[in-house]
Amino acid sequence: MLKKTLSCFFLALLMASFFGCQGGDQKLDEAKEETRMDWWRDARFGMFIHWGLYAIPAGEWKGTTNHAEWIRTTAEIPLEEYDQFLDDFNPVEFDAEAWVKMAKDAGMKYITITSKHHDGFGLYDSKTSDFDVMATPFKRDILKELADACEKAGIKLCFYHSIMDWHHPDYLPRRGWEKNRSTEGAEFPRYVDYMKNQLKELLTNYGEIGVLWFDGEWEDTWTHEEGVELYDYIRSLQPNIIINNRVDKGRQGMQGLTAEGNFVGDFGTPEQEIPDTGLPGIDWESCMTMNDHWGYNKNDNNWKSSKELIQNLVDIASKGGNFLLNIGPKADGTFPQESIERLAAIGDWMNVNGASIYETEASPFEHLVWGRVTQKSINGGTRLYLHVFDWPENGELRLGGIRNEAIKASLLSAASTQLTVRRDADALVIELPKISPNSIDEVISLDIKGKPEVVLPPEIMADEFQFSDQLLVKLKAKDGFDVRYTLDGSEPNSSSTLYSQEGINITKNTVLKAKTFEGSNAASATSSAEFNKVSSQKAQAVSNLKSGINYAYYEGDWDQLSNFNPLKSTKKGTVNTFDYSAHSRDEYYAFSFEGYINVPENGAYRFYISSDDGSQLFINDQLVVDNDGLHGMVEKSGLVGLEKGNHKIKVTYLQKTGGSGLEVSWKGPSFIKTQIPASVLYHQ
Ligand code: FHN
Repeated sequence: MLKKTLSCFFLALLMASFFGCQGGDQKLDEAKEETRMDWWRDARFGMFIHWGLYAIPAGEWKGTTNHAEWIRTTAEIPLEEYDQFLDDFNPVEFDAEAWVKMAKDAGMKYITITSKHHDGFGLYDSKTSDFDVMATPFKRDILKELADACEKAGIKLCFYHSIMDWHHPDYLPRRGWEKNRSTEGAEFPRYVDYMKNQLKELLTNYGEIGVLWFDGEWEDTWTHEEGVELYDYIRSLQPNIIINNRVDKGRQGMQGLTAEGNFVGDFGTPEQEIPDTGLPGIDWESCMTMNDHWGYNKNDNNWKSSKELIQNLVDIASKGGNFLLNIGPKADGTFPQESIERLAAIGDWMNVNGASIYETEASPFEHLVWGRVTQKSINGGTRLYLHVFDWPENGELRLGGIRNEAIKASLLSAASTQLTVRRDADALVIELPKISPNSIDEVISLDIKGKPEVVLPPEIMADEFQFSDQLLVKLKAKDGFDVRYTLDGSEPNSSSTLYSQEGINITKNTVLKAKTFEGSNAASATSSAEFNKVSSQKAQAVSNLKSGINYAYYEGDWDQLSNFNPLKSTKKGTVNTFDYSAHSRDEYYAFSFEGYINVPENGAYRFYISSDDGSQLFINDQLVVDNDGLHGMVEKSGLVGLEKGNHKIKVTYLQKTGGSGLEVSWKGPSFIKTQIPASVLYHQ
């Protein structure tokens, strides 16, 4: 990768001198862009570290235990009380070289640590703030020690820096519950200058920084214009630095990719999730916790297994992304033992299989039932790394839809163990040992001639995979190829039904399998989908219905919806649709909407709720959509079969702190997804 890029770079330089600066600059920038991102794309795997004063309470506050790095806000700790943690921050066990060694031994190529999280506390010696590590008994520049250790170990150091700052007097807005913390004299532009001065310290005094990982960009005081200006400012300090998309306003919620438009940021930032498919031409990095918290929470024992973490790494690499795996160190400066054990297990796997992750590119295949694929160009051909999660019982690994000739295959863990590869119709079939040497992921190295030539299996297109009466399914194949299919779950062959463009009408539970053919020869792997018929719930026998739905409004502090139902409502009324504007305050409230919805025809209906914070939707007292909990605007949906007529509908909604929002939509047999209109909502 690097060789290719450097030749582009010199070509661009030549062009720049020939065409003059405008075209040349543009070309030069593109070449620079390739070179700048190369190390990061090749690295694939990094360590995230969330560490600060919040490690001291370790998630616990006055009897509640579900806090972490947000504790100042989620536990509503007044500033003066939170600042007292300064006196207790003394991580005497902190050993930068030990941290870096654990990251390196785990196969991580970079470390991204919180220089400042939302609480405003700096983990370094800042000359522009007295709310930093030098104001604690520890009085050591943690980031400087980490920078030296990273430099020594050849690990890239990166900084996470929060735009949102709950400590600085000029940052706005204040937290909703901070009623007594005046905003008088606060000037947000002065806060931006302060933040830029801190960033200048971080990008001047700690050597070459690999990535600036911004966060906390979502509040209205931070604008796109400021994001663009900050991006340019950071690049002016370190031209080769990489900056994530949360510097600007284009990041789309937790799925983290950048919206269409002129937003800046070098890579997308999915959080606690992995995109469903690869994203050609898009750089992205999924960040995830090992348990359920970023900052240390001593009561959180919901640790992901090493198997899940390794398979997440492989899944992400197979889609062309990077994996940023989080550690929340304890107040004494050590990693939790559970984190140490998982890092070691990942390192054991990476020691053997790292070549199948580093410098690889996304899989040329779509969904594989047995695992994932990554790939790397080798002299004159391609090395495919077949990551086998589920070892085939018959000892044959089938790689369907590939037209290339195989050169050789072996276990990556035992390169001398040549494996037999044969052609079987559209597939290359590799003979495997009876037992997998590694039940988490055993990697097969398969060399093929040339670049991969893959015929993808037919796409199965259906509006839903559940229906109440009938369903039209369409199939789509690579141009010029036939598609043959079966409806009984058997493998399609050259005599199976030829697909025609009218589609396939499904009227009962069905397992559909489809394959692409070139004449009588199978050309692709098989795609498969299951369709289930759902019974339709009977309409309610109700009369004297009036337009609108009833609502009940509650005030209180809940983390989940189930806690407020038995309470006495603060007020009640009737609204036309799921309108929560009757709330008397911006935070700490909930609603319950109840009434009837008129369903126009028999069929399967999908209901959607998008909400910040939690929400649930019930039809005829049955939970259809569960979107509960504390979160940003997240959409969930559920499907139910309904007969024509009136059905009970209930929506509950919870707003704790920060942003709020509630949108309730539906989709039916004869209409596309749309917000539920007032015209179909009634109450008795
Ligand atoms: O609010 C932060 C949170 O504390 C954590 O830092 C994550 C990690 O990316 N980012 C924000 C939540 O989206």
